[in-house]
Amino acid sequence: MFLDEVELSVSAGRGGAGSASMHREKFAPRGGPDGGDGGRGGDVVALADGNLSSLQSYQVARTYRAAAGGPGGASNRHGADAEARVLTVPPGTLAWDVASGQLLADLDRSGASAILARGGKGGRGNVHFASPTHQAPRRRELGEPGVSRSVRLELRLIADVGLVGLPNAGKSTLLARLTGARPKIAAYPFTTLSPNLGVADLPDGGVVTLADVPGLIEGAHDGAGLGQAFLKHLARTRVLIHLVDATLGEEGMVEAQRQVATELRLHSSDLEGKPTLLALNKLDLLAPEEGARLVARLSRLAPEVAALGISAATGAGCPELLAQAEGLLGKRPESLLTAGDAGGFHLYQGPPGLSREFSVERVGETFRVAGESLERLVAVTDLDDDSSVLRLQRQMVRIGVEAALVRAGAEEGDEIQIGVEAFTFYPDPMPSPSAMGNDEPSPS
Ligand SMILES: Nc1nc2c(ncn2[C@@H]2O[C@H](COP(=O)(O)OP(=O)(O)OP(=O)(O)O)[C@@H](O)[C@H]2O)c(=O)[nH]1
Ligand SMILES: [Mg+2]
Repeated sequence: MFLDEVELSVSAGRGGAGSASMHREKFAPRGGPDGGDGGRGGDVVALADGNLSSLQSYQVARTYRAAAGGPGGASNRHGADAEARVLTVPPGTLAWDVASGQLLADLDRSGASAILARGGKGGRGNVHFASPTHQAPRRRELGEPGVSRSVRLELRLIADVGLVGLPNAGKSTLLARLTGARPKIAAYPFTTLSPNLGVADLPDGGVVTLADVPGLIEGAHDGAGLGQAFLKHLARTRVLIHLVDATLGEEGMVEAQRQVATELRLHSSDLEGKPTLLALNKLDLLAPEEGARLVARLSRLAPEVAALGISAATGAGCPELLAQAEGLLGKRPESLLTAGDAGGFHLYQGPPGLSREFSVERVGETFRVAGESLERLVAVTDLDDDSSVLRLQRQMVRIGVEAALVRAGAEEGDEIQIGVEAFTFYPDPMPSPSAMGNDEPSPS
């Protein structure tokens, strides 16, 4: 089975916790804080590898996690940054964020890479929190959680030339003739069940990649046969070679050409407008004059495209066909991303920015506070440390969470849920947010 679409759950590593260590030495029993920062959590990264041609390796395991960052240590020791978890994919793979439907990455050439889920920052150690008035802080941060998301990987093959035609037209035979590929060839329709790629050498030393996709039938654009699933692979080719079987006879040939042209047009406008060559195949089975007559008839059918006669079996006309296809090749196939081409690869949208917004919702006896920035702040706070909790509470007062809770009807003793943590509500006795010191780092 050719796997060209798969949904994975990816979780980047959490950042390592900062350390709350106090410096100790023989003659300096009450040294200052020396707890180092935690290391970065590992990213989950997709990397396009030209040796792969399907998403087969993701058939079984569907969950991928990167390791957590190491904890900070005494003597200002920085925790180890975790390594990225690298998922190799074939070039042409698109990565979509399932929840938002947003395109995250277009890994459109070998070596392209993109972060699918970013690892959490390491927490800061207590060395950062010493101040003239507070020389022995126990305060440290926990590491930030890594991003977790569902990602849909979708392969859309990228090739210079796509071979299209009805089943049995000789597409696989032509691929084998022009390239080193050895696809299955047989005298019945629907021999090819998954796309094949091959690389053809040009006389000038260049190469052209070709994709042989399963035969199209009427209604393919609507899902008939294997149509829909494979038409999309043609979208990212630059030129199409439309193969027609000459042994169908004049009427059969005309009908075949019309059917395939219709399917391409109905599938999408970018296929309809693609530079195309018509190739009448199997001319070795016809008398030369008959072949010439049919080629002339074919070119009258579609005057805007060039028509050639070939025999994929004997190779006659094949180098000329390839040369003409090369002449039509323009630039690279278009990326699905419009912005952010960073040279090596098409860059994706990063994880959505943190927002200071939050919402409060009453769920039974509990008040649920949701907000990405706030949830992160809670996640990095060491809730076992009273002064850290106090700071958290003050920040929540400052950004208005407490006021919003009071407005929503929360009273002392009620349960408050923020992210995965639950708290008991004790409104701060301080009268107004403006009376608070504003020395906190921003929560993002
Ligand atoms: N005589 C002759 N036979 C050919 C030629 N090209 C292909 N054939 C034969 O036609 C049959 C179909 O060829 P394939 O290459 O499998 O056709 P296809 O278009 O890939 O077919 P599907 O994969 O089913 O869509 C095979 O028996 C081939 O040997 C040709 O130029 N001359
Ligand atoms: Mg085939």
